[in-house]
Amino acid sequence: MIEVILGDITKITADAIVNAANTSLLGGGGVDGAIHKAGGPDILEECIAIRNRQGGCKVGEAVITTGGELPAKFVIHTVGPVWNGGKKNEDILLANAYINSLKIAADNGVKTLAFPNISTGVYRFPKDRAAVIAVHTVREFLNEFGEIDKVTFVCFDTENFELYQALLAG
Ligand code: AR6
Repeated sequence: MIEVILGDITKITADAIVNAANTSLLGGGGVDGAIHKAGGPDILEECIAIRNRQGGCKVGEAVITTGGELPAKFVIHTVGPVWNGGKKNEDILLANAYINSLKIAADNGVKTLAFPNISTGVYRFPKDRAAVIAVHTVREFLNEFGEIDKVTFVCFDTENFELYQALLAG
């Protein structure tokens, strides 16, 4: 099933929450900053280990760490694209960020997963266009594979919340 809520993803109890990270995996502002702040230093330590092993995380890919002190067991760090007008493969890269997060979740036995609205903050992806991609991609994955029981879209602003409510109702 898919649901949408308005709230702070760091407060969500789920097997995993997704972080809208950057390619360095070293943290930043927005939801990334909030997750590292609430989750404590173990998350960054694992991110640094991953970075030392594979040199960070490419746009559209995903890696997994502990949830540290968060209510969630794992954090899946993915990197959405920076919006550059729409002709730089942004739609596919955003869909890949969702797909690869879902895949790494399923590979780690995650049954309940929460997503923020990836790329719609600092990275400036148009919210309506990002919401269509997010809902479509998650729906397809759940229909096709079925390993994950519940995906929650956690919106931080009412504009995104209303967009997702409308898309999920349709
Ligand atoms: N819970 C849920 N959603 C949140 C929270 C929160 N606590 N805080 C912000 N959001 P952004 P991006 C929403 O900018 O656009 C970072 O510096 C926010 O309102 O966090 O993918 C990274 O290190 C927006 O809808 O991520 C990267 O450098 C959504 O989360 C860069 O920003 C995403 O906004 C990534 O940019």
